[in-house]
Amino acid sequence: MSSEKMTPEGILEGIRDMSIRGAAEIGRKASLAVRLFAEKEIGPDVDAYLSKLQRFAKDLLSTRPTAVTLWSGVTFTLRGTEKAGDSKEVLGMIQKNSERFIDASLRAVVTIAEIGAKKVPLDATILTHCNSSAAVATIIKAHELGKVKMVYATESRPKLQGHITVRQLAEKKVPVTMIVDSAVRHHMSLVDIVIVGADTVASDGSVINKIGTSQIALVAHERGVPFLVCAETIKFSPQTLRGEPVTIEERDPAEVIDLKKFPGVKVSNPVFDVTPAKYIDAIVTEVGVIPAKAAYEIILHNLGADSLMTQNPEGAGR
Ligand code: RUB
Repeated sequence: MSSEKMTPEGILEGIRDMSIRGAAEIGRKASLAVRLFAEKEIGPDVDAYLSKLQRFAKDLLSTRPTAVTLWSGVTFTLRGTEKAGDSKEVLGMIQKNSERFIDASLRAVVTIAEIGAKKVPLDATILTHCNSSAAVATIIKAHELGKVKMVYATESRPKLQGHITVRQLAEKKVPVTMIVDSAVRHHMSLVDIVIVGADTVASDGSVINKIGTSQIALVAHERGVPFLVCAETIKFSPQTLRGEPVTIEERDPAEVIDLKKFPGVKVSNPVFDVTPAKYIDAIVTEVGVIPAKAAYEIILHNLGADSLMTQNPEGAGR
């Protein structure tokens, strides 16, 4: 990240304009942004300080609505601050929380890769979509174990995150072939396993990930190809347990076409979709491989009933 982005406002803008992207990275950087903001804005009046923090948290949460990691990062970082006696204590808590959150998130990806690689068969042809750090780490680990014959990576229109994936894999000498999104079904007969990431996992086990993921899952299902999701437990959404739907982010039409060149044309640009649990063979988390339907238990275990009731970062106030 460039140094001008290493300000709270720079990180916020980076998440909004997608120069910071991918659910895990969004969560980690949101946590860092809260910490940097807290360090910059500390003042003697603890109530005023907490109000400022809440406003910044709200602004951060408005940048990208789908990935629950954004909420997880912000909420975890502010956890407990409402009970602090003074501003210095608030700041100390935020610094400690942020360090713990970022460290746990990075360690989770390493563990997922170790576990996920075991699910990859020998001499495997893998298909992946978009750019997921957890999926890419798993594929690289499987490659290190000598298991990977070829990876098909989708281009991932309109933002072309597939370019990042193919570069990351090629750098590690993983054999990789880029395909356009619409070529997935054509290639599925060659594929042994699909490995993708997640932005959010709902309490019913459905997975919200880059637009097109659900089509890939359907095609994999049609061909009997296992469909594996790599997702840290911070991506499991407590809000869905309370019945709240996951907002699917709709982005600027200009990402798809130059509207000036297409007068009278409307563009729909949803950037995530929902893959139902029945099309998912397993979710690899840092606490193990689970059936998608076990999402409910993960959420309960992570949060406990009490935290479910106080999940709003605005609860950081007094
Ligand atoms: C990225 C995307 C990724 C998930 C998981 O979408 O859909 O598959 O975020 O990534 P965008 P990770 O580019 O719109 O953020 O495993 O790195 O958390």
